[in-house]
Amino acid sequence: MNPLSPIEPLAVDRIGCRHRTLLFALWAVAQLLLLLLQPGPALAAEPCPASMALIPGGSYRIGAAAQLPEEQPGRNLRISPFCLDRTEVSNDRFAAFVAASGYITVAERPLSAEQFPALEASERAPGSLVFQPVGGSGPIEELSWWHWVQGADWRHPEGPGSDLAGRGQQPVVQVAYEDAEAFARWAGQALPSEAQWEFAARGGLNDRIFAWGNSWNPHRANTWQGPFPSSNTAEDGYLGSAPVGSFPANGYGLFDMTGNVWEWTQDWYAVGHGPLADGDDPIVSSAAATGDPRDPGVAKHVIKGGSFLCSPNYCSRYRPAAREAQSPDTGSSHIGFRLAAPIATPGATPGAAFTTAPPLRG
Ligand SMILES: [Ca+2]
Repeated sequence: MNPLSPIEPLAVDRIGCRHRTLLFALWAVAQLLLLLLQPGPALAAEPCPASMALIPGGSYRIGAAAQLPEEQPGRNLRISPFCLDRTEVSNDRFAAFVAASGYITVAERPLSAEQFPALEASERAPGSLVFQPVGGSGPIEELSWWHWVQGADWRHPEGPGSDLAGRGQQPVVQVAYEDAEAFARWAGQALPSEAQWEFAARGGLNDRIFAWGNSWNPHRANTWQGPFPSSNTAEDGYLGSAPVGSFPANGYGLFDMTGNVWEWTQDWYAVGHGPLADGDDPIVSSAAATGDPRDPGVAKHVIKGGSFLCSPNYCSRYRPAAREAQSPDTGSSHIGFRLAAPIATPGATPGAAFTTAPPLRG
């Protein structure tokens, strides 16, 4: 063929066809890249609010075989993924709730004459339980360090002489169970179950004594150093509660799951974990057949995590498996809470899957 002659029509078609094939291939590659770069439906929304950590869920054994009787025996169960506050609810956060709702906590209300008919009106003035160290070298009566103090409430954690100045980031205390529940309803979230709480506290280390391993370390959490209840050396830097998040997070990015303040859970308290055995997201939601043998006839909720008052020589209940019982109507200077929420489905607002109730007034 003469190289100067016009290109044959057939050859033009072949070249055009090659161009079209090349363009189609480039278009297909571009589409594929766009598809790969698109987030999948499961990642379309953040699964948890920024203030919460995603707890991945899984199987684990709640409780402990070789610790305190109420933790035994361990039971296998399964937890679905959920969201949990990274920190305990702070005074500032609780103050925002009170300002928005006008809520009055249990400790700010007078005791009812029906419930306490033997008390004079003056003795039924609002108050709550406050820890006070016990000194001296003599024998110390059990629980003698707790005192009913009129005027103690969340704004005055140790009584009328105390306030929240400089304590906005410390965990709110002096909140009864119904106060924590009211806050949760206002926030459209919920208190965690005991099984959720313990799974989260373990931070992925399901067979360890502490949230970080098997060796006690007083610098990993706000607890009590020295012989409780008479001497606290505050080796960890804090005599009382610490601002939330002052100590290292656990494996799930949660702070203060060990020590600082105890935390309310939804479960009613019974010795052992029988009702939870082999369950999926189990919870003891009925007070029937529950109770605290040390205080017969009183249904109580489970609290978890221990507090700044827990010491190796006394309760050591700062382990994930440890638990305690608390009357729903009683706050104290070392009990607070944090909230849980379901993971968000695509398109939903993280942490807002519960129905928000109208603001409550105590
Ligand atoms: Ca401390």
